[in-house]
Amino acid sequence: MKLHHIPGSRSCRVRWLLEELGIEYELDQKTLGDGSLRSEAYLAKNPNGKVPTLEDEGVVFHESGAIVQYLLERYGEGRLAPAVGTQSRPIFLQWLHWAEATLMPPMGAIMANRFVLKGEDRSEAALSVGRRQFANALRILGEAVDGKQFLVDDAFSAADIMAGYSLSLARGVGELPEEPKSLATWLEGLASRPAYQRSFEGGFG
Ligand SMILES: N[C@@H](CCC(=O)N[C@@H](CS)C(=O)NCC(=O)O)C(=O)O
Repeated sequence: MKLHHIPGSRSCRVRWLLEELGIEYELDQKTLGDGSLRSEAYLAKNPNGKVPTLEDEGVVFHESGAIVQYLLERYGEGRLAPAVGTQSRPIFLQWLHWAEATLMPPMGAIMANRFVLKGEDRSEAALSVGRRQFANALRILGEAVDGKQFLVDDAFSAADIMAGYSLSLARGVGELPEEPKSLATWLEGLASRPAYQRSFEGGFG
């Protein structure tokens, strides 16, 4: 199995899960901005020119949430997700996908307008809208983990990995507000896991 990876990027979610599940993998580590994501060979694997991309058993595919769901189905053996058919399953899927579909877009706007876009294309207005929307998502997440160690059933799951990555990124670039405090407590618990630490080797960038 091969994971195409950039330190600090969304591919950390996949690496974190692989480490938690004890799956052996090869890492194809890339560097942001060096052109490797735009090579013809890489675009044939992922036409978006982004990471993560996973290669396993002859299949090549992308999207961190889809890769996480696949790894659980193929290798999870019931670990890190409530079973299909239980009441917790839809709640688990909700947070798993919320992390990329709702929490990340405002974070993406913040990153774009602070780092990614060229100076003249950056917008203070877009940055402040992104921060406002991100704060609203953080309020929702903060309520969900208030007084709890984990998002679903108070058991560590891949939903914590998906959303925990986004918060680590926010903290890494100084965008994690002090309130709600429940988020810092939750993130601290996640960051103490050895698999988390291995997956974030190399920091952000
Ligand atoms: N929705 C995709 C987003 C992937 C994505 O945006 N990856 C970023 C890193 S976090 C990337 O590869 N950016 C490089 C670029 O746009 O050049 C996923 O969750 O896998």
